[in-house]
Amino acid sequence: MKVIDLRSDTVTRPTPEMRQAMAEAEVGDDVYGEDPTVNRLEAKACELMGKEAALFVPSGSMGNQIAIMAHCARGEEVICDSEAHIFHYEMGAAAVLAGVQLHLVENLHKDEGVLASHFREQIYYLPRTRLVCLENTLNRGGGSVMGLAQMKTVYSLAKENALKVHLDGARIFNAALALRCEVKELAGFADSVMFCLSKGLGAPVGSLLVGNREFIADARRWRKLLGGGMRQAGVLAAAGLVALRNTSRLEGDHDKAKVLAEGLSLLPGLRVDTARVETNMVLAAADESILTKAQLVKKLAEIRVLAGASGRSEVRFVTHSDVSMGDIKEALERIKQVF
Ligand code: TLP
Repeated sequence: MKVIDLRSDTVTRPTPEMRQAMAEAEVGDDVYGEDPTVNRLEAKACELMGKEAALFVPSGSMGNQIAIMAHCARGEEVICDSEAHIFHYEMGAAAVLAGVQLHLVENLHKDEGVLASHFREQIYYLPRTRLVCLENTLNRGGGSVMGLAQMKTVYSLAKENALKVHLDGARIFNAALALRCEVKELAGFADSVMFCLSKGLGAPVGSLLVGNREFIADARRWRKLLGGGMRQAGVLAAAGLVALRNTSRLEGDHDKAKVLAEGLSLLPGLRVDTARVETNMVLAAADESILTKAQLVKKLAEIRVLAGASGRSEVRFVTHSDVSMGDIKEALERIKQVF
């Protein structure tokens, strides 16, 4: 029985076109700034995001951490959503590496007024807040989208309070498709943006950090400090350039997620809120007294449908280009046998 892997869109393998571009990539030493393919990828990132400068980094986590290090000094504070990736899945790196404190705000992504109540008075013995970190789409929100109006509100409030804004845009192309806008419009409400090539876009490795020239010059130093200075990285950047050629095909992943969510919602014993499916993720939960999350993941693995324990009470399914609509229907058929 074929494995249908819905644990994450990170499992996507490079396409034949990417492999060819990788084999043929023109390369140089990127620590000297001499890799022409990396330079082309960074220029493309600037153009797409409407920013002055860009930096190719090995992973999304490193991109986020470099942004925090470049924006903040030790002991400063970063406001983020209580469901943020930087809080849940980056192993405390903001504290370990940047030496900052995360200040969690519930529903930062949806509640217009909530940010204002978290600003601190400027008294010397209080932590100094420096940065607001947004995430669009919000991973633990089940790939939920933060609207342009809400991004604008947060950005304006941050600016009124002299704060910087960083956007964890690991899946910014999914967000822009769902909002029917350009990624540039979303990036316009942030001083820096990290986005990933290695998720739904299908490249094997790599993320980009964009911002103004001064910020990226600083970020380049932090990347080297973290051991993220890569040499002939053009072989990776080449795949990234192919990935960025056609980002609108992510729409197909959103369609697959909708079909999966609707199918799952019809099964007795599974709870799925189909209205919450905005991009390529579906969260589903069984009645915990009958089947725990871990048991559900195990049961699915037995029928060779791989899902992930999302870190919340639900199981997470992520659609991507390596599963077809046919695979989704097949997965639903198999799951039906179990429920
Ligand atoms: N997310 C992974 C896991 O870490 C949960 C996944 O499978 O979804 N920001 C966001 C919003 C992310 O979802 C991820 C990866 C990252 C940053 C980190 O990217 P990488 O894995 O390249 O360090």
